[in-house]
Amino acid sequence: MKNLDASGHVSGRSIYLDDIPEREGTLHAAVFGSPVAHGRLIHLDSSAARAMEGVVAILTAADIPGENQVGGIIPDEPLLAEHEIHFVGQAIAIVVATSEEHARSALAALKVEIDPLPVITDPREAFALGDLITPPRSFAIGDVDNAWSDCAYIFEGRAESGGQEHLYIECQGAYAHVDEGGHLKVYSSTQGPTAVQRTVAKVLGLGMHMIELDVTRLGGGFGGKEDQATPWACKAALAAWVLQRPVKLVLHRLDDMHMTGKRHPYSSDFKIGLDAHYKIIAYQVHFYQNAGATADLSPAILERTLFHHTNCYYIPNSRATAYSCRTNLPPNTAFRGFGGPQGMFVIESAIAYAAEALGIDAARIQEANLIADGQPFPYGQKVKGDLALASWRQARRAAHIEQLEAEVAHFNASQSLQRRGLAHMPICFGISFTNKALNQSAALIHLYQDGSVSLSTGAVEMGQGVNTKMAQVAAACLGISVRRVRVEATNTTRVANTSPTAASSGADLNGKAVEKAALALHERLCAFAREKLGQPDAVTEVIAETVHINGQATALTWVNLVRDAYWSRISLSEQAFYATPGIHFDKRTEKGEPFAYHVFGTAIFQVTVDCLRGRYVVDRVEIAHDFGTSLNPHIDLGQVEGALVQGIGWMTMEEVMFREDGRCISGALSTYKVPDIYSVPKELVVSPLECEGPERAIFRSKAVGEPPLMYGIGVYFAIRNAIRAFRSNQSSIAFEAPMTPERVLMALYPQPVNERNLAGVAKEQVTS
Ligand code: MTE
Ligand code: LUZ
Ligand code: MOS
Repeated sequence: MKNLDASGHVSGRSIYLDDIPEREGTLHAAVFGSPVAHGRLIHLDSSAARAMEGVVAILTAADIPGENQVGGIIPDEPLLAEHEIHFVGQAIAIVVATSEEHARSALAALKVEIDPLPVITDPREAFALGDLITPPRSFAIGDVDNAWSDCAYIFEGRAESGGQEHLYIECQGAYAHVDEGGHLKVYSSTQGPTAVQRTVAKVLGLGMHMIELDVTRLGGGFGGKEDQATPWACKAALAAWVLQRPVKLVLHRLDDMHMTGKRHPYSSDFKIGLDAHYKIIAYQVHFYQNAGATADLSPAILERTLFHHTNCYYIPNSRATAYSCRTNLPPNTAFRGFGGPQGMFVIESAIAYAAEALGIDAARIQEANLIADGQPFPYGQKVKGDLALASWRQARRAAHIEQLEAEVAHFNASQSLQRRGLAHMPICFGISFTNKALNQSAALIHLYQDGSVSLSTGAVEMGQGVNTKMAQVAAACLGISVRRVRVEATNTTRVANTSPTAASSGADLNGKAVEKAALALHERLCAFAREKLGQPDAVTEVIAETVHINGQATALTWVNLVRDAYWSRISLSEQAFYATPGIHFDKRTEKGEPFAYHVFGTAIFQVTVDCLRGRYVVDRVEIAHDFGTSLNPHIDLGQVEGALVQGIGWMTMEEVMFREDGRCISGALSTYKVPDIYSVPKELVVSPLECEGPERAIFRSKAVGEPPLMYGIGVYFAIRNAIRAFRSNQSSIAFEAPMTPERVLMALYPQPVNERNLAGVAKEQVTS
């Protein structure tokens, strides 16, 4: 089945926040952010701005009727700065005007006086000063301190991974208006409608029942709208509430890039020990997470880094310690993978470092340590099945790995200015929110008298196709065509207390609730049909919109069944609640079974590096991915492809940069490069693993949103291998991502690049 949104998207008819028709008298807001990264707020002079054409109001913290607080996990984030400034772009005031242009023009007329304080942008510096968001956390298994003596080889190093701009196509935004009785209706481009509802209520000092959130769809979220849609919606709501007028606030792309948080950069120290057979005996790692100025979701992201610090390997003795370090940058936030990719980059770097030092292929170490059925992760949960090894073997078979290795060796021996590199990237990702309470969901189904269906869930559609999957689940459980099902906008009055659509669990959690509600309706209607047909003990089922009795089609159609049920005063509505069974985690011991299941897979990369220019091309990626029994193979393939390319971007070209004074210097599309069609692997083959899928996945179709992002890590190591094939000097290359063309060039020529080096290369090219 194709994505329900496909034709709307390609024809431009899909409605996003900024397309909602404006109500009469709508005002427009723009946000004034701090020009400095750290300091004491002395004075804001808004007199000139107030006098400007079209300006209706300038709101500050003093205008907030409730709490000036939007922190999600820790209450450490004011909606509008009051006394202190902690990052460039931190919101100080909201300008409300009759048009967007007027609001934006007035920003330039605001004058702010700030007493500057020292700026910290480096997480290790923050750590040295003891400035942590939360106390450090450690996950440990075995006895790492005593295990080093059993190791034949021990290697220590450092790995750095960078930030990543979400670059959702639709920027952050919200639209709010006050209804009858002071009820506020808020449209927001958010992954978490309930989080917005709760926070708007807090900021305005109202009950949550006075706030209605409505979300039709997002033009992408990627985690950037899990928590960080909230402050913008609160600003629009505050302005609408204070002025009693509809207010719209949609960020300009440049403001979005400068003012919102990104993926967390990490700086990490690793120590890895292997025995003579390349079994990893011991692993120790310290993660320094660059959290930015406030907590946001950093503690939860730090936790997932710990969960995934051994990737898909069984390591009997390991200890990982993680520090969430406060810096003067915009608060970093959720981004597809949620700290998992950062943890997995470090173990892969440690393995690559060991392999390079031992003069062997990293794949030998990777393969020797893949986690097997029944083995535990450091947090105690045991693996079910041998999917790590199965995906490893399937990807190698599909890639014809031996032939490929020979071809690459031949290419590298015969070329002067190009080198090819290969790398394997096996992945493992745990499915469930690591915060157990969030693993709950609900669905509401109304059947109308004509047999058509209104379906509401807490899931937010952001391009990942969750609405299509929900419609499929409802239609399958009711035995009817998916064309009868309308998936409603996500609205807090239809489905309340929703978890954000995140952690790749949107389809599982909401799908399970849909399944429960739809099966209850199906059973109720079948009972009515049995009675009506005088077959009280028969097996009854709706198949293809026809009532079947003991497997035989009857003359009773779905449409007639529903109509007759209505006239017999049978309820045609059902609400259902779901909470993932069996999961638990004890934070005191850091042990438990936090995940409903794990997703596995392996990618094999081939890249070609241009050793004169430092440029590279991803020639080919072969992936064996664990979909379970895919509910929608087209959508799921799209998720794998999109996540892979997003992961490649993070590892290669996307470079978030801040000056020492905390100012973002990669805040535009001219200074921040994201993957385009040319960055997509020239050849990309995704083959599904033969695997039924676990019961806790909806229809045994495994969650697919985030796991494949981590395949992208493989490109880093493939490029690295190509560089190493070119260099005569085999001193180690720093483990620093992204591997931009500049970094490639520096690594290709370990001595400073000078004319003589380049002249030598050019001559070699001429003679060959
Ligand atoms: N795909 C698209 N097209 N747009 C998105 O914003 N977000 C990703 C992933 N795939 C995203 C996407 C992230 S971060 C998550 S957590 C999941 O989708 C969320 O949706 P799901 O739980 O329904 O898979
Ligand atoms: N969000 C969250 C997430 O709150 N908890 C999680 O475990 C998680 N995992 C992935 C992405 N978002
Ligand atoms: Mo995704 S990072 O869980 O929104």
